[in-house]
This record gives sequence, C-alpha cells and structure tokens, in this order.
Amino acid sequence: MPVIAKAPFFKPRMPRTNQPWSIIMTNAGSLGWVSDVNGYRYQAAHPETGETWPPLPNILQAAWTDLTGLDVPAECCLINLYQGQRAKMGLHQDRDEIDKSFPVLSFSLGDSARFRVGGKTRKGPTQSVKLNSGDVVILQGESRLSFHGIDRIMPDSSQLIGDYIEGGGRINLTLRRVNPA
Ligand code: MD6
Ligand code: FE
Repeated sequence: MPVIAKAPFFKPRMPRTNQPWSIIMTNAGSLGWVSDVNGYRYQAAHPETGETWPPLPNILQAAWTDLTGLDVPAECCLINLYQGQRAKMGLHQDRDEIDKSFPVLSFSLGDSARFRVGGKTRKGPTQSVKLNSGDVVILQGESRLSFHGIDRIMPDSSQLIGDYIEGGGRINLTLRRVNPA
C-alpha cells in the first residue's frame, strides 16, 4: 500500500503561533518529523491517526545507503507536498536530530523549485539553486547545518505528481538518521 494511503498528509502548524504552514506533510520510517503548537519533534506515530508511520520504502533506504556510503539506515523520510502558487518553506537548519553528524539527503519530484542555501548563520550570503524533478540534495560535513529553504515552486513545470495526487505540485523526500548508530 502506498505510504500516503496509510499515513495521510497532515497540515503542520508553527510552534507557539499555531499558524498553518503553506505545505502539507507526512512521513515514512520508524520516526516522523512533526511541527505543531508545541514545537518541532520526531515521533513514532502520526499526529492525526495515532498509527505508526509506514515503513521506509526499500528503494529509498537503498538510495540512502548508496548515496551516503553509510551502513547505518535512515530512520525518517519526511514527505513534503507543495501545491499552488504560495507554497514555500522558510530558511531553516535541520537540527532536531539527536545525532547531527549524519548527512541529510533529499529528493525533489514534480514541479521545479527555487532552493536557497546559505551558511551556518541566518544572516550572510545565500545562493539560489533551481531544483528540478529527480534532483538530489545532500547536506553533510561543512554544509550539514547550513540554512536553507524553498522560496517558491514553479507551478505546472512538471506533470509527474498529478498522476498520483489531485492538483499535482512538488514533493520533497528528506531522509534522516535521528539517533546515534
Ligand atoms: C525542500 N528541503 O526541498 C526542503 N533539508 O522542499 C529541505 O528542507 C532539506 O532538501 C535538508 C536537506 C535537504 C533538503
Ligand atoms: Fe531542511
């Protein structure tokens, strides 16, 4: 069964303000990343269904192994869905992992996006990179804690997602190891 049939997309909300994000998300793996009024965290259960997340698909675990060269498996695949003109993700660091020494690996599918990446502080120069369907990003070593975000997507630049999800859009799959090996 597809991951999104067992773990439906949910609307994350911002810590403290409870403002909804412009994207929707779900997860696969032993841990899922969630955001709500109480903060950002990893948890074993879907926030709405209470069920554990579906297993991380073998093809993604194999890609993690091949691309990172690690023998320790990923624990989380965060699935972000961007739809419409306004979907974006603010500049952030991936730093909720207990062990931050592992790479973070992502796959972009569907519509193209403007990815912004800077350095280890929020201020300072950033670069804009266009991510197309099939592109892979890996943050590791010096770049592991780089600030990054999605300025905007380019609606209807790909038809891929529309074959599976009403309205199409862009999916980013982010694979992470949370705990020490
Ligand atoms: C996105 N990506 O592409 C958001 N984080 O929609 C991320 O936040 C990200 O692509 C860590 C490593 C790679 C990423
Ligand atoms: Fe990120």
